[in-house]
Amino acid sequence: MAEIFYGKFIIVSNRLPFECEIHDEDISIKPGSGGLITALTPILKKHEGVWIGWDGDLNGKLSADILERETASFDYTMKSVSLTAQEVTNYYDGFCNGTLWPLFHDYLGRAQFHRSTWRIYQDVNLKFAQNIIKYAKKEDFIWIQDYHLTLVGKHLRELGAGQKLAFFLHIPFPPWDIFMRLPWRKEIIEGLLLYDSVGFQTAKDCRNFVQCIRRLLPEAKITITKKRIAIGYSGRQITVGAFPISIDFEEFNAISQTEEVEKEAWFIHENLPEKKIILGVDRLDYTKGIPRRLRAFETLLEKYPELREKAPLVQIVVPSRTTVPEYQKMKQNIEETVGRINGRFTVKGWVPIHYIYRSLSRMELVAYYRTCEIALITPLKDGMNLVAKEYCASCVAEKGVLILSEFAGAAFQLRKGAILVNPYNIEHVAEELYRAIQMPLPERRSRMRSLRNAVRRNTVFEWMDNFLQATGLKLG
Ligand code: GDG
Repeated sequence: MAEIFYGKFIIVSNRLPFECEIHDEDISIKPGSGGLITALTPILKKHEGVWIGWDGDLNGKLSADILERETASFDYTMKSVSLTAQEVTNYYDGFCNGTLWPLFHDYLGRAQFHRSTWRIYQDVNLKFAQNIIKYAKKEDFIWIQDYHLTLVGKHLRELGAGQKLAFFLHIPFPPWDIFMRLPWRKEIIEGLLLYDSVGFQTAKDCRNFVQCIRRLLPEAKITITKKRIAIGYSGRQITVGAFPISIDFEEFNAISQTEEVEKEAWFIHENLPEKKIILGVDRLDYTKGIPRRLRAFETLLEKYPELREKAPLVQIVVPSRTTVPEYQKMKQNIEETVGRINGRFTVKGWVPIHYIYRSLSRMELVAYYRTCEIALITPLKDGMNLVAKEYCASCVAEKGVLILSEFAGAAFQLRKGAILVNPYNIEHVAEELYRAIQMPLPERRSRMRSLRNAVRRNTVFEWMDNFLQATGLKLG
């Protein structure tokens, strides 16, 4: 029986959803980008919740008063957790992005295991818990987000929190034989079992998690039903389930039909007339498969010379983890590849790859979604991939074709209308691109209709309701 809940929605994530620039006395705050922000913002706006996270300020200039003033227009409350430079280096750059991120995306070779970063990861998780306890009342629902904060629930319990605690993992949960390499595997799994509910993006992630429990905690009692998994461990009951995250379909659908977007979309196509535009949009990350995608596009132009001057690729790369040397190298590698391909195929009046390295406004982004004939989304592994869903929601003319990696969580829900590809098979991606370019309008329409229906039926609000229900809660 679900308990009706009248308290506040408290969402906790590593970062607050904004970018903050501080120059002397000038502080400017603008909305941040990234999948977690896109998904959670509409929920907090609708329920006037509280978002707790690191503010990104290492100079101690962003006081609580300034934060309140600068974020007054956000429609929900923000509370910041301050981190020191040393904590950011060890917890965020070190354990989160140097250990858990690669390991959970199956990049075993990139994962580093250092006791020092693990120790600070635990300390920072405790710091988050101490901050949450200050704001949370007993009737509130505390929802912890993502791999940065797996142990916050454990610390909250130790600090006496009696509220319902839930955790959602935005990235994949790896197969047990990868996860088991983590020296602190048992601590993470036991930490997760201190929440009331633990959510994953796909059924496959759930299965991986359950296999790890079986191997590490044989005494745990696991009951699997069609929809949910119940785990009895250490005198507690935990619900585990797959909750594929989504977007606010109506928001993208509506923005896409505004005059502003229509004009911008026309302008994009006006600049590239009578072409079939292929679109790639990604945060800069090695999991997103950008270099291989560029090579697939190059193969397409090599194999089908008649497409030269006809099918440009617009690749938008959003800066991410810009201070990490590895990411700087990745950016350089992508730019060299773009330069090489453009050098090879550019002719007077035609450049094959339009490369954009910055964060666009929501309106500009939706204009690209609306007008580009093909979305080429080929991550090597991705928890969900919201860009794929946003493209469908914005494709109001129902003419676009979605080419999607089999290894994106979104492939499980969008397999019916999308062309699924193995991003490692460059020749095959090039062939499927060719097929998409040639695809007759009726087939494009019927595929896009089915995709739009799939996204419309499963929005981020359904995601939230389902998750709450699994936690035994219902909105009052
Ligand atoms: C993580 C998981 C999971 C992109 N370019 C611009 C821009 N974006 C926004 C998109 C989209 C978001 O960034 C990217 O979301 P993804 O889901 O594709 O990927 P991650 O950031 O890696 O997110 C992922 C997600 O969490 C949610 O659970 O799906 O698997 O890795 O919303 O719109 N936004 C703006 N300008 C841009 O240029 N404003």
